[in-house]
Amino acid sequence: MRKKLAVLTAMTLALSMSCIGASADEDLITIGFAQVGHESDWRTASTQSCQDVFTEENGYDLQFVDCDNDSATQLEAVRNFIEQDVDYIIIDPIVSTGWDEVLTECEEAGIPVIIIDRTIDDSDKYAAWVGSNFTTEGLACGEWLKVYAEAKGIEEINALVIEGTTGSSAAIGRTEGFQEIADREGWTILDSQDGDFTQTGGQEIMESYIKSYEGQFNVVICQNDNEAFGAMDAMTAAGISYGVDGDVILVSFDACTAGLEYVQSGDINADFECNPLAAPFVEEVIQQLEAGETPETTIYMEEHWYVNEDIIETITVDGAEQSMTVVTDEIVEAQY
Ligand code: GZL
Repeated sequence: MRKKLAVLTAMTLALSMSCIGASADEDLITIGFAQVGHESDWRTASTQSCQDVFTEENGYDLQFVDCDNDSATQLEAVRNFIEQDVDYIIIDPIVSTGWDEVLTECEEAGIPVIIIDRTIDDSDKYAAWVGSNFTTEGLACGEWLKVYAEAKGIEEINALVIEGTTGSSAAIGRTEGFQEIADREGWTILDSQDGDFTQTGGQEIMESYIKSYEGQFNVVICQNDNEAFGAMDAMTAAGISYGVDGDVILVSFDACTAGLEYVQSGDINADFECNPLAAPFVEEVIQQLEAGETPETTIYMEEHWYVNEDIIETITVDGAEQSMTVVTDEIVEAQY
């Protein structure tokens, strides 16, 4: 091949190179990835995980679309992937409904779909789902708070919840899990509103809560770290203390690096991890499909429950004993 190229004219060489390029491209597995958006540190890590794994060097051509938290944009992105006749489609569904029609179109086009992170409730037309159990995360939060309040001699829980994006399975699961424990323990949830998983959303909701409930609440549950950062700003501005040495217990989800730094400093009492690094598990599914094998349809990722103080070593969630992990420098260093 190299000898043949030496005698070609520049134009023919250019044409040949483009053909070689095309044939090399044809060897790549093309993947269309319709990502929720760019709303949080967690989302950034999730996107990076896919971009790190599905590289040309690894044999992939990743077509990435940031759907900016807009469901219509996400459905359009998936339909465009069908038009492009990609080999696989990865979707992190912004909301859990409205999917069966487009997933039927993917099935009819013979394009396997892999769902990551959030779940889809109205269709099972996909090869596999890789993610977390959000209800378990909410239950763990409630079970930890029960034991923590007892250890601190706190008899009454009056909580405010800053939820994630309405309709997302992450918000639905975390809300349901925590609510189950709150109902069992007779806690009061003063309010529960959508902060859209953003720092701005967390701050705005917390500012509104302070106007309505100042002096009435002793727990704030934020359904992701970026909301917690916003809530911290709002409480600090209002002179409300929070965290291990504060008047308000502050709890978060995701456990991104910045979230764990605030746990380590005592600003956040506990942070319930949601693992964003799904891409290696997705690649395994794709390789199995390439080999004609049938992958597991449900793949849960490992997660940890992080705290500042070592007063509670384990909690029982759904009958299973689970460890609480005190945040150390090494843990922060290694986090996503
Ligand atoms: C949860 C994920 C959520 C994170 C947020 O798996 O979908 O969306 O908790 C992110 O940080 O915005």
